Amino acid sequence: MTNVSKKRVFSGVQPTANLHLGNYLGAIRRFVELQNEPATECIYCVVDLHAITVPQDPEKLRAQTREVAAAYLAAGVDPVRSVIFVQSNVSAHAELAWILNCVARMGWLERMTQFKDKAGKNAERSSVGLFDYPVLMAADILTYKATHVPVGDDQKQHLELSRDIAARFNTDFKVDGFFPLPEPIIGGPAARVMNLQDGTKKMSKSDPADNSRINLTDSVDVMVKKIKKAKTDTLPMPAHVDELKSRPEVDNLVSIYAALSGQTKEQVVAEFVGAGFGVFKPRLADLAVEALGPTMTSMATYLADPAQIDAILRAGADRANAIAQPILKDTKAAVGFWS
Ligand code: AQP
Repeated sequence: MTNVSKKRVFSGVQPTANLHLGNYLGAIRRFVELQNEPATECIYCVVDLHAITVPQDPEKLRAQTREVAAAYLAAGVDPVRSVIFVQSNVSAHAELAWILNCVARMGWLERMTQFKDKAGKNAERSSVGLFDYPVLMAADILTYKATHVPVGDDQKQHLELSRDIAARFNTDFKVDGFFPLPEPIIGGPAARVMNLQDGTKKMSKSDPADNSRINLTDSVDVMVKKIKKAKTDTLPMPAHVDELKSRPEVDNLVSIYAALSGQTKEQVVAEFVGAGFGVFKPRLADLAVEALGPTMTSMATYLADPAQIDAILRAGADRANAIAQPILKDTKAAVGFWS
């Protein structure tokens, strides 16, 4: 049986359009921090199988796949120390997802709030894949027996489901400890970056309003303009973080400032107490340029050389397959498949 002795991290980002600051702060930046921890093996995927749970234009999907890979590389994910690859290049994800579909229960999936949010009133017209998305996510993680999963706060419920599926598999097939129960890595001031125009909604790729988010492909000038146009109110910055609870847009900007400067929200509030947004927003814009500018520039450089990205993704798929295949083989043996 295959064993994982050290910390093994797995995560992914969908190659859907408009990769944004939330994806960066909630996930991608974490990927780099974890890669730099000792005794930690990191596997980062561009999850294109997830992307097709809603309709995609094939040419755009291909381009966006490279865009996510470029974001990983530009943010500092090292393709030698970490494995970077595309999900559909490793068939074990889809194979394990089928097995886990037969372990997961309908009732578990029916409780998933993301499906309800994404399907809205059109659940009957949604793809079966959209409903089944969390099982594929469990398969992504368990294909590598990953022990830790860095994600934004919106994925917390899916991670809990992955743990339930892993535990149920271990029990049903009497293979105690076969799949580790993956630990979520969620937290910090930017676990849920909110929409710049409506602080009650999360920053999202699919929001039709471009000024609701900072895209990683925005120019520095556009980013600065979006920060300056971000919705706020007429009050000055508060004296205490508790006062941010009733001011979601301000809370969001303070959270972004905290995440980009490596401070707590309390420290940011203390620094700006009583200041107006005419003071705070330019400081936030300067900080964003300093913290994100190099990544945005580097992303554009990677995107100008698609052959280099493709070579990295191909090599990554070989490495991912080498880890996944023995685990899939053991899984099939536990299920009782003939070989
Ligand atoms: N607003 C956010 N704040 C913090 N983290 C976020 N993530 C997404 N939005 C935020 C995290 O980014 C990672 C990749 O997300 P994804 O591409 O797999 O899917 P998503 O969560 O569906 O992304 P979006 O932007 O919200 O897209 P749509 O509009 O399609 O719903 C994940 O770790 C996620 O938690």
